[in-house]
Amino acid sequence: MLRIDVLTIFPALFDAFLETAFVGVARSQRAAEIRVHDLREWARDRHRSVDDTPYGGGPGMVMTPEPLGPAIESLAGPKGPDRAGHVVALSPQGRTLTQARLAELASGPPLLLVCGRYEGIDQRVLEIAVDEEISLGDFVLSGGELPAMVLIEGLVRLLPGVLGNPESLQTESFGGGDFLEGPQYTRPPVYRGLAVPEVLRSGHHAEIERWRRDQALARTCERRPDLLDGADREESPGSRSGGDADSGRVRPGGSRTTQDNRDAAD
Ligand code: 9D3
Repeated sequence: MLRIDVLTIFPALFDAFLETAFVGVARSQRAAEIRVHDLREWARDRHRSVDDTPYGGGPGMVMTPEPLGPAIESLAGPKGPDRAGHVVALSPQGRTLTQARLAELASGPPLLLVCGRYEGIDQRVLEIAVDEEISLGDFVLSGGELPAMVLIEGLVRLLPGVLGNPESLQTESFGGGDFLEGPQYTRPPVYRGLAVPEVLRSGHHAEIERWRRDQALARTCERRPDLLDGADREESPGSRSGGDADSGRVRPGGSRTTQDNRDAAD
């Protein structure tokens, strides 16, 4: 069971998300326990403020150490070796989320997700109370709430025992996933004049495998040549992707060996 706490000034944003679809199922099956907390409950002044103007000037506001620090510590304990959970701040300054990091977090300690708003969080809170900052990528949002939901959805679908989630997903090796998936089709066989590729309706399983592999490779060359370069650009130079077996990418040829693929291609 994965326990996730969320700290936010917009708890209502999470209502439908937590009730619906996969996350709702995971919660009702007790694979995940998710609780959302309103940061303003820790605010002590009359206006229940959570932000203040930035030192040094500049636009916007910054989330203040009070009430954020005490809120984090009351939910996760003081930072350090005795802390039972792991505190993640969703922040544009964080390392970019990867499938490999998702897999680690899904099997790790309870999580507290801190959703930043305004221009960001006072640096001293990040140092004193937060364990890790995670970003979704190089684009600008208005806060950490949607990123927190993205993180939760990515985690919950990895939890073993959730309906429709094969146990194998957890035990799969995380070495592969170097290619995008190719195109997929369902009925009807002809839609607005566009036919499903004949090979997919042929029943020739070896040919279908080969076609899918070729499509996956061609699409990867075209759209994500970085995946073929070898180095994973989201990580430090020279480091290899730690895990992507479930990242929506496929190894062309599925689970077969390299030798099988060579045989089939010849
Ligand atoms: C105009 C604001 N900024 C100057 C360029 C800095 C800024 C502050 C706060 C940009 C974004 C935000 C709010 N974003 C998040 O809290 C956030 C986020 C994101 O914006 N992009 C990708 N991942 C994340 S995780 C949290």
